[in-house]
Amino acid sequence: MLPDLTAQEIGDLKTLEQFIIERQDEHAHSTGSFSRLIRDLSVAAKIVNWHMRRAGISNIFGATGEINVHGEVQQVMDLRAHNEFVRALRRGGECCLIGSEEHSEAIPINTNGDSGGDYIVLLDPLDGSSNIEVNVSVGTIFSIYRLPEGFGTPTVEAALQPGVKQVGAGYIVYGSSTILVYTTGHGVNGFTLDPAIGEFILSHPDIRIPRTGKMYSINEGNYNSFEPGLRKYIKWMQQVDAEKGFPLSTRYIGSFVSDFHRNLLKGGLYMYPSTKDNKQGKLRLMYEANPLAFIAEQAGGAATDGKGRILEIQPEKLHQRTPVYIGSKDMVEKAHEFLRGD
Ligand code: P6P
Repeated sequence: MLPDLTAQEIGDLKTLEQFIIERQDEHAHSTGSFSRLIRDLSVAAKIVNWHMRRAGISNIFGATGEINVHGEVQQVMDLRAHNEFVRALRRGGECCLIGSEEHSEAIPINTNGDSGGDYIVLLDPLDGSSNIEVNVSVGTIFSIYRLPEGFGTPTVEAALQPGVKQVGAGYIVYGSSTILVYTTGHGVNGFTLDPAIGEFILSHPDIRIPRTGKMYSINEGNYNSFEPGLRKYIKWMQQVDAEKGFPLSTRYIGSFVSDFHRNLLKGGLYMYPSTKDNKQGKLRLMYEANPLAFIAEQAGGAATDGKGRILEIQPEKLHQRTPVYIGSKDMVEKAHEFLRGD
């Protein structure tokens, strides 16, 4: 049994709020509004976590019977998570526009003529939600932009900025513990929710992703529809050569956030490539690929669409998709070699 923390050690713990205030000075002209936005997101995360931990009891498993904008079955928890984040952002007053996987159109906030907040938030409220009823980890992903100067009443066009313009990005993994990881462009830090005190506690300071790893994540069921270079890369990772550390291991959870989080900490590569049915892959640029690409690059990793940086893609639609190769830099670069046919 590990000894519990002493009162002194508990007293030395740093909460997310303390961390945010300490780091506020990293942003020129910081007024505190961005800090309050991160706090608002963390409040919603705590509430969604509460729902998640009792999903089986409060009968919120399963589908709503609706189909979302992507033609996918919407889970009860998808909608509940969406509503909690919209409620927290609306109440917080720092956000002027929300784009969500669960809503076909962008959602203006403070529509009563107020100037509204300065920030745009793009959300995947609950990624991998079909895993919920089998008790496999899922997550929330968020991306933050500033409303462009002089834009006027926020519309979806204000959100269609390339990933390099993000001022913040993060995710919450509802797993064996609930962890919030985010970046504002000054490194990546992770916070574990302590349910006893209801606070996110700094548990993973200054996360750096290993240059390479022993694991790769891809749905190999689609193997026959992958392009030839990718099929060769997968066979290369499966070669038997113990001295060189092969074969690598496949880990595919069915929840992008969870696979990404493991690869971020241990090293590894997640791929959702184009396939015969989905030429642009399955993952959405604005609220899945871009935020995790920002985090990957801030942690020393890489994120591409198989050719160029995800963060440099100029978006055209709120829900557009992109192929994704994300994780340890050397593994992304090796994938590119095979895709180019080097
Ligand atoms: P497939 C969940 O629906 C998701 O968007 C990612 O979280 C996950 O990695 C992927 O799709 C799973 O998709 O086609 O392999 O079942």
